[in-house]
Amino acid sequence: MRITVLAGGVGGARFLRGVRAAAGPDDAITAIVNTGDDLTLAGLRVCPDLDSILYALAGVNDVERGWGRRDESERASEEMAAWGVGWPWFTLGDRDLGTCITRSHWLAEGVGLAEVVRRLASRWELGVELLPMSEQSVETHVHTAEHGRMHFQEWWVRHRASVPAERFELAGIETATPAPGVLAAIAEADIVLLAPSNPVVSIGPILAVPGIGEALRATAAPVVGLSPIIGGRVVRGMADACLSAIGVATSAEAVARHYGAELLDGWLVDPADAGAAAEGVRVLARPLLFTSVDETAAIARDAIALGLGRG
Ligand code: FO1
Repeated sequence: MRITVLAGGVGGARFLRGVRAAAGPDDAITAIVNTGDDLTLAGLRVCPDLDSILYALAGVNDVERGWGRRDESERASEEMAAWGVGWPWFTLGDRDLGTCITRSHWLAEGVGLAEVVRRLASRWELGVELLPMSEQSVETHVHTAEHGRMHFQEWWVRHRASVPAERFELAGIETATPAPGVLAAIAEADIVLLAPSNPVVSIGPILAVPGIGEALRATAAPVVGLSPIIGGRVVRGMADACLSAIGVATSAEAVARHYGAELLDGWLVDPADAGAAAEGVRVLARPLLFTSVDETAAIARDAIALGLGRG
C-alpha cells in the first residue's frame, strides 16, 4: 500500500514515526513536507520542518524540544552572535549548522531541494521518502499591527505568536510548483493522511502550492486528516493563534470544516470532540494523543482503516 502523508514539523515528525511503525513490508510511505517555515539566515538555508522530520525519523533529534539535534553544542552560534550575525533568539546548534551548510552548499551547486533532501536522508534508513512541497522558495510572512511584516520564524520564536497576526502571506506561492515526485505521490497513493500539524502555517502552505490542492481533490485515494485540536485546545504549538488570525475557531469541528469535504473524506477526532461533524466527512472519535510510538501507530492504522472504508 502506498501511504502519502502531508506534514509540518514537530507534530508531523511524531505522526510519521507512528505511520512508519504501522506500515508493513509491502507499504511505502512518502511525506510531503511544508517548506513555508524556511528561511535564509547568515547565508544558510534553514528548513525547520524538513529537518525536524529528518532528525526524528533518523532518531537523532532533540526529543524534548521537537526540533534540532540531540548531543548539540552552540559554539559556532556563539561566534556568530559575537559579530551580531544571525538571530540571537533563533538557536542554530553546531550539528544543525552542519545540515544547513551542507544543504546550502548543494543548493549553491544547483542541486534541487528534493535531491538535497534525498541526499541528506540517505545517511540513515528512514523508512519514509521525504519530499519538500516545492523546490521554489515559499516563505510564510506574518502581518501584524504592532510590528508590521515579519518572517514566520520571528513571529513564532521571538514573539511566541503573542503579537496578534492580522494575516499570513505566502511569499512566492504564486510561482511555486510542486516538487518533483509530489503530484505522483498524491495520484498514486492508496491513502493520503493529513498529519495533525498546524492547519494554517504547516498544512495550509502545502495545500496552497498551485497544483497540490487540485491533485488532492482529484486523487482516487481517500484523504483522512487527524485533528490537531483536542478538547478545544491545541496539543502542542500555537495553532490557536494562527486559527484565530484566519477566523477559524479552535475546535476539531472548525478545522474539519476549514479543510472542507472537497478535500477530506475522513477526520479523526479525540473522544473529547466526539460531537464534531462536517458535512460529507466521515468522522471517527478515538484517543488522539501520541503517548507512544505504538499508540501513534494504532492511530495511523485507524486513520487508514477509516479511509479505506473499514473504519
Ligand atoms: N524553535 C524555537 O522555539 N526556538 C528556536 O531557537 C528555534 C531554532 C530553530 C533552528 C532551526 C530549526 O530547524 C528550527 C528551530 N526552531 C526553533 C523550531 C522552529 O521554529 C519550528 O520547528 C517550526 O518552524 C515550526 O513548526
